[in-house]
Amino acid sequence: MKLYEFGPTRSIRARWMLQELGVEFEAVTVNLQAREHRHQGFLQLNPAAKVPVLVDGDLVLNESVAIVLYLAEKYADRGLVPADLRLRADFYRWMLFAVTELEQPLWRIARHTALYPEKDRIPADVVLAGREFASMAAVLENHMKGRAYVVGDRVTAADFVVAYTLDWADEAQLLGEYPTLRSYVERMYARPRAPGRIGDIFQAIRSGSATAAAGA
Ligand SMILES: N[C@@H](CCC(=O)N[C@@H](CS)C(=O)NCC(=O)O)C(=O)O
Repeated sequence: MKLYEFGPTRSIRARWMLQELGVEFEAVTVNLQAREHRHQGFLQLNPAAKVPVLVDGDLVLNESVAIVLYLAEKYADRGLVPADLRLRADFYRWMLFAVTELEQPLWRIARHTALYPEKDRIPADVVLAGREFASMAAVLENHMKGRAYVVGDRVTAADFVVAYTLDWADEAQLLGEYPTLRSYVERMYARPRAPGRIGDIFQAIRSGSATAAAGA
């Protein structure tokens, strides 16, 4: 299997899943800063020009959560996708909550503070997105009180998606009011096979450490 990735990005979700499964994979760095995602070879894998992409035999799959779900089901015997239908419903619910309710405002904030050219940034949307994130984070904070994991009483792939998304929020300094979520993120990233945290990977890129920059 090959994972096309770039350290401090949603690639972390796919890498986290592969590492927890203990599956051998070849990591291929697509340096977004060097615009390698716009190279013809990569566009053939993902015309959307985005990482991550997983190649497994003749399967070429993009979308970080689709990759996580594919791997969870391919290695269902490892128990990272709940076998029980009701727990699995909850598993899908929180994965989708992470990408639609938490990530979506974080993405808007990233675009309007750093990614769009300055002339296109809308500061008012940063304020709105911050508010929307806060109300959804409060829902998850309540859900996580007294729980170790997002679904049921054991770790699932949903935890990797949620914890990565909350680490992104932490980078954006939006987790201050959510002590339960902060300690959950700490616990998840303390797992022996967890990837690096976004802040550490950015730091490694700045200091030129290739392994850490890949999130390994
Ligand atoms: N929904 C996609 C989003 C992928 C995505 O936006 N990846 C970013 C890095 S986090 C990227 O490759 N951006 C390059 C670009 O948009 O030019 C997923 O979850 O995989």
